[in-house]
Amino acid sequence: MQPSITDGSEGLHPLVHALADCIRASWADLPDLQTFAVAADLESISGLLDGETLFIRNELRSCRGLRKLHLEIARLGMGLQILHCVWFPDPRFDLPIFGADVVAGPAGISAAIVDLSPVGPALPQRVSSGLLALERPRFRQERALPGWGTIFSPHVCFIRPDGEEEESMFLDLVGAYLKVLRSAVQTAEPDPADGIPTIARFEGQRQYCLQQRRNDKTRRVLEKAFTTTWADRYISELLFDDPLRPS
Ligand code: BLA
Repeated sequence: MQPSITDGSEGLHPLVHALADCIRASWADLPDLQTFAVAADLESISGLLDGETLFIRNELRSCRGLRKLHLEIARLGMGLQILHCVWFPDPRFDLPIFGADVVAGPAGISAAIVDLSPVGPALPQRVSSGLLALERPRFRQERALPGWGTIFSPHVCFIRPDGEEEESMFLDLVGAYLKVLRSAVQTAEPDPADGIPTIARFEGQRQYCLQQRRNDKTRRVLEKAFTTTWADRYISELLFDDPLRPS
């Protein structure tokens, strides 16, 4: 099957579509925004899962303060749709990791998660006060974090949205988290590459990636559609690659 020649947004779940737009608008005015080169064979991918084609589309950027901004939309036939987004900081900057994942099936969204996750014992002060100032909506179906989810902050929101109103509340929450992060990025100044805070944040980011690579649910989808070797490479080189040691 040939990949679609359109922009690929037809038939996307409205929340997936709206979140992708919100994320792209959020990175648009970041300082020194650049396109991040990705191996051509990892940018647009298709595989077969249970007889249906799995399409993956990746968009990558970098900017001053963030080493990699990654938005991925994966679609399996008319069934499963996944929006995956992580903004990884440059360890020289005192910034958290932004992460969001939304999994939509034929019966609706089963998982929606967003967080600004610390790369040390706690979030930077201005980030946690920005998050505390938000009015956090009450969702009817909160989900329990898996065992590897110790990397998330106390502000993590992991839910199964109940209806369109909650989907729209989740979208607004993601927008608000990104606004808190963007204002931190805009004012952050780098520490020396060999400084203790930089090294500690580098180790913290490695720990985050290590834990995320333990998510069997992501791995299973990729292994079934491709191969174990390919899934390993995709997870460790594109989804959750370790940061380069600052120099
Ligand atoms: C869960 N992730 C899932 C699920 C699937 C995927 C199928 C199960 C849905 C459910 O429990 O309702 C699949 N996610 C993918 C795939 C990709 C992906 C294939 O991103 C990429 C190609 N996951 C992340 C990030 C976070 C995250 C950045 O990639 C959080 C910031 C979280 N996904 C996350 C969590 C679960 C999940 C916490 C639930 C895991 C569990 O309950 O065991």
